[in-house]
Amino acid sequence: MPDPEAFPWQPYPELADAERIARARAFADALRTRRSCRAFREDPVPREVIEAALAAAGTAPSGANRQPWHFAVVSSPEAKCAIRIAAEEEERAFYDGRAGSEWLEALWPLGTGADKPYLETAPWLIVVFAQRRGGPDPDDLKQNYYVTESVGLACGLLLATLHEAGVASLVHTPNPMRFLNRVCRRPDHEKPVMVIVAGYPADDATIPAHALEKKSLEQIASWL
Ligand code: IYR
Repeated sequence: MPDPEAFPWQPYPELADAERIARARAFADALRTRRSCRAFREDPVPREVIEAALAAAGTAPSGANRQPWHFAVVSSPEAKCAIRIAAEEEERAFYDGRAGSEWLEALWPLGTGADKPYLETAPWLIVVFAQRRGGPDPDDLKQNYYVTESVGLACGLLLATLHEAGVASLVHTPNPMRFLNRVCRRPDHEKPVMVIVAGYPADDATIPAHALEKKSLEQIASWL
């Protein structure tokens, strides 16, 4: 095979170490203030913010650069209502026993329950689909690689961009969530992964104390 086409590296900015450290810390400090929000106002968030967050997600590294993600962006009251009804049905079964006692115990400090009014009040629901197959061309049904990892990376960048824009978010994972294919009209080979709820926090939004407990650097890292 011939060598693939390649371009010279585009240099990153030359910075003094002190400036690098300051920038890295400032970015980490900004991310540290992100919280999962479970009560939203109805106020609109500009579509351009969502577009920019999706553009950021689209820059994520992915297996063989196959970009195995699709984001179904939901704002219509009808579609939001359909998602809420189906999600709450699954959540009721989940909280009424399907989860099992260990899972419910783990969730207790977050104060979550089967009612999900935010699925209708928040202005945007971004339904994330993982594409086991398929590329940019609709006829491309070739295999994708590291799909879960790639989609997770894209979603992280999306959440960080929403936060940078001052927009609150929640990763919502109804279980099971196959109904999202129907509501969002996505093909069967796409697997719904999560719903990212985006909007402004309600005046009475709260932060569970448990959510503020983050592991220390010593707990999450080892240096070899
Ligand atoms: N999908 C449910 C349950 C839930 C599960 C986990 I793991 C969470 O971190 C939060 C909630 C719900 O949305 O309530």
